[in-house]
Amino acid sequence: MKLLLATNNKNKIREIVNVLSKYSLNFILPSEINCFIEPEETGSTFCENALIKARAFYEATNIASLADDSGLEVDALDKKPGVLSSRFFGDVTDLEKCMGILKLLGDLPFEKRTARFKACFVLYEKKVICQVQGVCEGHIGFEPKGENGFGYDPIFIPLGYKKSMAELSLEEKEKISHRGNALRDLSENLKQILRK
Ligand code: ITT
Repeated sequence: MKLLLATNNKNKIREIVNVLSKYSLNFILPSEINCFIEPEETGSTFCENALIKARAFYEATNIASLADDSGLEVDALDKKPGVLSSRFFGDVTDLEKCMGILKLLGDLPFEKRTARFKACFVLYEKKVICQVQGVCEGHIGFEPKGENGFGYDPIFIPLGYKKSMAELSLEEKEKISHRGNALRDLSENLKQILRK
């Protein structure tokens, strides 16, 4: 089955392919077929935005498209940046995004720095084929740590861990992350879809 990874984020692609490579899927990246669309994410939930992206890539290419919309919810910031995670601080580096969150939280004590990553995947071909979600609970640390991962990983400490998400390997992150959890559900759906 041909599957277009409907994202312009290379880090998401690496994490998605790492989990789904065991299935007989022919992954296609938008850049490989000169598809350079950037659908406007006007939804108010991760799933609404994932649907907007999956449908837009499908309509532009006629290839079954898998989109991921994800982000960080910080309780002390009224669940922001949420669906605005990639653009909340404007066009800045990942480190600047992390520093932005740390500044907003100031010296708030650790137990009040609760946060979670969420991800929603939509697989679309003429209609929604499946939609899955994943969550990873944790806290925001006091400084960025680690070189792995991307986005807010250096300041996110998963529940039960002393390390930041960016200090975990790709495989360790996949076992506990919002994306890993959603992709495991997606895999179950894919087994059925590929059997048909
Ligand atoms: P596409 O829309 O092209 O897929 P994007 O990066 O703009 O790429 P989103 O709109 O879903 O994707 O924004 C997700 C942002 O949330 C992402 O840019 C990171 O800042 C953050 N994020 C999502 N998953 C993350 C993860 O696993 N680790 C760290 N930060 C993450």
